[in-house]
Amino acid sequence: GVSAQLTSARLRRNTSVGTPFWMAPEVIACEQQYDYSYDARCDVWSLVFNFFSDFEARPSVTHLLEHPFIKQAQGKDVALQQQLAALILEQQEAGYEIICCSDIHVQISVETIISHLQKRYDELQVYTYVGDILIALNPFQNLSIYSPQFSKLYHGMKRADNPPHIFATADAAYRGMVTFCKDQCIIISGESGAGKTESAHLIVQHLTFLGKANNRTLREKILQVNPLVEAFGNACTAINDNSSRFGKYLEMKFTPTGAVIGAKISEYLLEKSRVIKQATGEKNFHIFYYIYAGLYHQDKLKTYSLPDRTPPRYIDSQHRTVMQDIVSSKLYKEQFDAIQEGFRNIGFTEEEVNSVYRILSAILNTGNIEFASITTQHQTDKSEVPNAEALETAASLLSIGPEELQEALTSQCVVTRGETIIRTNTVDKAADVRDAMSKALYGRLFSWIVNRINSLLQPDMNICAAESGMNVGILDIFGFENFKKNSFEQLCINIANEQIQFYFNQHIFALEQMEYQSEGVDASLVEYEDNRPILDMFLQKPMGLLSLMDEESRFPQATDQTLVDKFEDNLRCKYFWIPKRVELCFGIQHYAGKVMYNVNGFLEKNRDTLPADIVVVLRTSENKLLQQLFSSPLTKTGNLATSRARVTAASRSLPPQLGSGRTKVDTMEMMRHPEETTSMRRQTVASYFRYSLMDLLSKMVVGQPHFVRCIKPNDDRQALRFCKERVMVQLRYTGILETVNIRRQGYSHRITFEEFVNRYYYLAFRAHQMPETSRENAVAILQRAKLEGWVLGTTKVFLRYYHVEQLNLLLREVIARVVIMQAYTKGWLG
Ligand code: AD9
Ligand code: MG
Repeated sequence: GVSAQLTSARLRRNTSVGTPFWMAPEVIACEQQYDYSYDARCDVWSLVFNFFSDFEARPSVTHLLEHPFIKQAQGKDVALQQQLAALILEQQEAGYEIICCSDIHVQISVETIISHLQKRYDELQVYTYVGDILIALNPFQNLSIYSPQFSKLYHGMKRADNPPHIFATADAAYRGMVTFCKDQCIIISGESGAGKTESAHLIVQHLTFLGKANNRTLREKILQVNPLVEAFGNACTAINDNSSRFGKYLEMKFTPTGAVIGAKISEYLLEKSRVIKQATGEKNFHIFYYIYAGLYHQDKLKTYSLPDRTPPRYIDSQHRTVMQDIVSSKLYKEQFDAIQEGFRNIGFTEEEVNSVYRILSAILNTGNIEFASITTQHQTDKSEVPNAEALETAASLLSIGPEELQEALTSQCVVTRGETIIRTNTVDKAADVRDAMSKALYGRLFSWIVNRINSLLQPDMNICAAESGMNVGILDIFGFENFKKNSFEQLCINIANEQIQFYFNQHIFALEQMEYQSEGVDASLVEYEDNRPILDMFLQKPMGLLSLMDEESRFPQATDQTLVDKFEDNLRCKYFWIPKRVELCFGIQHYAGKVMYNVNGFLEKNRDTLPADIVVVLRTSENKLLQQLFSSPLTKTGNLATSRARVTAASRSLPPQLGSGRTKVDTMEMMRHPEETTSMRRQTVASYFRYSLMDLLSKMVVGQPHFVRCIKPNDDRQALRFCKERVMVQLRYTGILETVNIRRQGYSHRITFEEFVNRYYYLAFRAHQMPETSRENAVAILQRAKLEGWVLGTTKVFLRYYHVEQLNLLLREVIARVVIMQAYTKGWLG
């Protein structure tokens, strides 16, 4: 009967010691209490969760010794490791279930993390926790772990109950919101193509499942928001076929009881320049191709006057595509159908959708307008439109007069000293105006669609007053980019990523620091790669890179060369340099790597000027949507107007997790350069960019954050290919390793006096003594264990990882005796 009893005892392995050991249920009961749930923020229990499933067959001792977990164990003492391995086998044979508790992080090294990630990846286990952070490796293939069954599996479970999963993160956010009545935000980061957007979809999927919209249509609407917006804001790049070209913050709104009632998207920095030009091998926004395939199928290319002989210049500037390939693409057609369905479901009217298609077609036709120079007796820099077809079609689609359009493109009104004079445009200038118009049309159309979605998905006030609702925000921005040639767009994208990284650091490390401080313990030990200096270099006023660029943009005579000179003269920072033999370039050492930027066109892109003449003529349109797009001058999106108030409010109220009253890190610190919010004049892309970054952060800081770190296992988008070096680099720069190391270098364990005494009192007291859980008794235990170098905070003992290893070793010896005692008293051992 002995073994039967033992089997049912279901012993549990405790990894706290760095060596697994087993305890009888009685002890487990206490142990669970000490499973100091994620105080050990770096616990990586999941890595060893299925310890034995790491082996194909029943392992031998030699096998076990190869296991990274064992290799790290017992202070790397091989003899001890052999004993340990033998013990493990023995226990397993006895039928003990191997369950892992927290805290194994004390032995984690880069190699262990990488090799575990690799091993898991090979088995298609793409998710792993490192502390609170979810690491998501891009599988580059469809996995069958996202069905509603899986949503059910993860619903309301403790994190340790199931293998790591993106649903668990969504679930935790949802539970945090409902339990603590606090807004939550899930911050997804990672480089381009790492899987952020897919992750965001999956989170929305699980949240709609949890939010049990009793009204099915609302759920469907919410699920269609992302694909709809992404058709307009995503495009094929050299790195990712579905690359986000804008930042997106999707807030899902819930009632206090957790029923989903609506959603709201904020969009940031759409890469408008893509409308008029794409780098080699890249494409325009998806929607342009979708409408071709979809409308061709409905035989409506003519209805919308889409050029049907050759692909318009904007979607095929290098004449590499044939029309037939676009219109006959099955994928594009399916996507078009989905978009139409999405529009309809969410509640766009047919008229609105028609207007959207007309404007898209107008943009493509506009792109086909060409100019030729004409020379008259008086003027030489004059341009005309030799072939009126594209112009007329564009004008007709926009419901404006073709003459007026031509006027606005080829000339400009200038008011000097009260006198209005007409200046003619050169061919190049006219082409610039044309492209500026296309960009403005697309940018405003995009914002309009987003705002329209927001108004259609606004919570119904009858169900829930807006104030009492809560939300989970999901941030999915464009990832860090480093192409062969990088321009202004990459600069903006990468600065945004720097800012997100900064926010992450603040959370993970600054909070750590705060705990030290609040306990009165010297905090100098916490070290991490602080990207603040580089962020300052970009955002500082008046000498930061963006300010310098704005200043230069104001000089009409400025050139790309003068801009580089200005940077060179003013930027003194080791993260910035001008390479010797490369023209018009500068280099930046970003947190995620070195990027070389080519300033060609920087100033023009930054100015992003839209001549008043164009606005005037577009306002004459009879198309209602167009009138709307150009009615108010340059207010981007409705939500920006309110955000200044929000930023101020955010700075007043500390985010919940910082709000303990004794914190020193200011919210405003989290959002570098908050003064930006005061300049709402949208003069340049850079200043608008700065402004919207702050707007975004102001939204994020009020929520309890959850981090998802997407990792790209290889650059070839291949399933099951794990490139160690690439993963290593990403783990490094995202600070994942630091989050692990931070607790190893510093006082990795902070245990309240109470917990500490309860946990270790065996070491200094007799089992039946039940000592008072006081500071004095904690000290008594530490002294009895002959440890040195620990620190006492005001409420906690601060220990280094090896202290804990030592304590647990001692405890193991003591408990081994206790367990045997218990076994005897229970008669297990005869
Ligand atoms: V970018 O910064 O917007 O350029 P993302 O958003 O990080 O980038 P995305 O989510 O678009 O990357 O993922 C790129 C591709 O990886 C997807 O198109 C999928 O083909 C693939 N992917 C990513 N995650 C998953 C997944 N969980 N399951 C299957 C995935 N495929
Ligand atoms: Mg994306």
